[in-house]
Amino acid sequence: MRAIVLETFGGLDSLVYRDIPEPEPVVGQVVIEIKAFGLNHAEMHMRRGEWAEAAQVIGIECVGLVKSCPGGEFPIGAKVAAPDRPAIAYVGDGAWGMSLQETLTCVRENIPVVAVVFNNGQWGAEKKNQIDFYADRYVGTNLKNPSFAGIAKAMGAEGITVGHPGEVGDALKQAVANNKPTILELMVTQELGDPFRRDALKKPKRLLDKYKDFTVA
Ligand SMILES: Cc1ncc(C[n+]2csc(CCOP(=O)(O)OP(=O)(O)O)c2C)c(N)n1
Ligand SMILES: [Mg+2]
Repeated sequence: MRAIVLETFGGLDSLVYRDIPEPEPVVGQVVIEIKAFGLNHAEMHMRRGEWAEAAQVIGIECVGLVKSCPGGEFPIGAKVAAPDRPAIAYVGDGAWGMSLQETLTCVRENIPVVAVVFNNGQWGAEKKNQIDFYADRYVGTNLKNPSFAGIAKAMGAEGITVGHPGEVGDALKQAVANNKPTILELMVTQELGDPFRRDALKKPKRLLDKYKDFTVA
């Protein structure tokens, strides 16, 4: 197949066309048939911590169709592909706020996926950065959530709220047995784990001469 490969670190010149064998994904990988792509200049920390002036092309952002996904990480498609097996998505309340409209697809197309939503009333991963780098000043990371089980019902799905660890097992079994799109809302504590990108807001190392006064060694 034809592929565009990001051959080395750098600008547009580092994108090259190549013929490569069709990728064979293992569990944890996905092959996406690309329908459109753009160049991502935004996620500047992602590659080696350099900034845009040194890292002109950081990555390639794509939209396309899932061609193969042996781990079945896309629960809606996985349920269509294997209707006899449970398909369960695990999401934070922040992530759910960005994606809950997918429930409408599941209801409309009658795809009985379960989504387990961890309701801790915060964008925890972002809040951890505000603790570590902004002296506990919070902007936009404390959420005032509605009942996500209630929203699920308003969308025509089932909604279950669980407030105690001892109820999780039965609730999950019930959610799968419903054979309808079901949101299982777990009310959880606010303790925070480690940030997933420890370097996220550290001072950058800048490479161009004109920035030499702003760089860390
Ligand atoms: C579409 C999108 N927007 C923004 C982000 C950046 N982001 C990473 S984690 C996070 C907060 C997630 O909060 P939540 O889902 O509630 O999980 P928690 O950390 O509280 O367990 C955000 C906004 C992202 N990953 N994807
Ligand atoms: Mg959260």
